[in-house]
Amino acid sequence: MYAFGLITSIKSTITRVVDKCNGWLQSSGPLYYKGLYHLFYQYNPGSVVPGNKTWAHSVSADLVNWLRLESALDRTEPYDAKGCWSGSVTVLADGRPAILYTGADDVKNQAQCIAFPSNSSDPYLREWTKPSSNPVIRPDGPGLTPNQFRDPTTGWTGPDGQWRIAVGAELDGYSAALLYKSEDFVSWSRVDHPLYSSNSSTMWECPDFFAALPGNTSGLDLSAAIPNRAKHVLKMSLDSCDKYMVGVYDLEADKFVPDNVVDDRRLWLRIDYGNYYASKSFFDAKKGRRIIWGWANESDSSSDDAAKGWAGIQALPRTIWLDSDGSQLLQWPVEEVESLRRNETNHQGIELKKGDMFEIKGTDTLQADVEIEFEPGTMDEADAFDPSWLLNTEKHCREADASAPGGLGPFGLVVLASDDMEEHTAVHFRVYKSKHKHMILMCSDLRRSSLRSGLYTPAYGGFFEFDLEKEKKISLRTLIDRSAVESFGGGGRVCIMARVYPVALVDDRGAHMYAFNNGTTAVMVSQLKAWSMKRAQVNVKKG
Ligand code: DQQ
Repeated sequence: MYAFGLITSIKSTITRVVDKCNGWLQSSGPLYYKGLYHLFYQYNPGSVVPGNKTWAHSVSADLVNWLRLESALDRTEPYDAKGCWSGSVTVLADGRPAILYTGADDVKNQAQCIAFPSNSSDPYLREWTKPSSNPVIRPDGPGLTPNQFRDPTTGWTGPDGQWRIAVGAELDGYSAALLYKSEDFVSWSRVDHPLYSSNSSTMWECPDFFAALPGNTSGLDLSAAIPNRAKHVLKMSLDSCDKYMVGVYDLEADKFVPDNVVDDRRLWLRIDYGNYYASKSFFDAKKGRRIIWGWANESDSSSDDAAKGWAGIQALPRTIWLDSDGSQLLQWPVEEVESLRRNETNHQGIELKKGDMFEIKGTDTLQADVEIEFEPGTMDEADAFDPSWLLNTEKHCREADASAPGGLGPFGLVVLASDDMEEHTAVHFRVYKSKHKHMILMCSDLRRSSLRSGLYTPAYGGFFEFDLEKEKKISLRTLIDRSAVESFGGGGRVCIMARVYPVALVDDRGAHMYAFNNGTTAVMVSQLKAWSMKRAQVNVKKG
């Protein structure tokens, strides 16, 4: 029964950092340094469940193949006795990287701590030293709660040349990204106002703050000169998901000002609508892009995790940028992932009438990359959009099921399907007419993903606004990596990471994959490409 976990750990993965023996792979400090990508991540060496966290460390030259190094930070001091929690890495003006992380003491009170590489000319950054000045920021000052004060962002410099960071916190009972300033990155003082705060929740974890130019896929380094047209993005982790706001950074007031203040946090924009949390982004100086990395936990039981001996994976690293009107982020798997593609299958002009299923053959269905474009014949039959659905998209995906015909949709992909369809995961769209454009619902429905019991199998969903009259086509890219099904809809407007455990993974017998339409209106698959994906080298240990 548990064999699939072991198989997953041995045979997965496209390009994920997983560890066969332990768990909890929340990304902490991603970084590009001296020709190598570094991923530091929350890691419990003794158990598959969250516990005594350390900073594990893997490096890669290409974001695909990974070498595991010795841990970067262990629990060695009273201030991190209960764990070296999340944080980030900043490259200082002299070129030296510095880690800022949250130390949790024996009663889990939190403080921000610093570490430097023992030898910063080593591109592997193998050894880190914690100076005696630690902790460098304590939860002092009005309004703070000592056990709700964590996850410092990457630093940036302001017009006065001083360093700034934001720290996730509860401030006077509400959530905040606190702002701290420093001349030297070691002595910090709290600015008398937060970078941003909101009374619609009580605590933000893992804040992330960056600049982006609308419509430009290149990334920006927050410490460099930021062009006038740039917008800023504040991401925060709460309610088991990663949400964000787009706005401007008012340099004079030293504050983030969102373009729209939305009181109801159910309506905040989301990085991903599935199993994706505590993401961190970084500026990749090698390719001039911004990359975001999130953590996908298991959705089987903790006893399953104990039996398989590991838990938690990284989602694929994604390039992230702002759409041209600056209203939302777009994401796409980093181009390096495509180096694993082989055996391309290519189809054009497949008409899918109501009830049609087109089987995609010739691809390793357990480890695949599929890109597909759907072109509706007409948009006349699209049903009307009801804005109240935005409050609970999972509920709407349960009701607007893949088997429930609508005017335009559901159409999409069925993956990891057994011969008799008793097990399958459906990733699909439904098109609604709204006031100006169309509202597109994308669902990743796990409810029939496995015959096993005890799994968390929701129907994830998110909406995006789309000018279908102009664009004509809706695209879907889904990467299947055994227990991971990661989907990008509308060119990366809605992303859904999902974890599934079909029985097919246990005996490795393969599964079926189909394009389908179950809506009244016929849709044309104008383009369908599928590839089997090679295994990347992961967790190779460097001696
Ligand atoms: N988990 C970390 C914290 C972070 C939370 C500890 C997010 O630093 O706030 O591993 O999952």
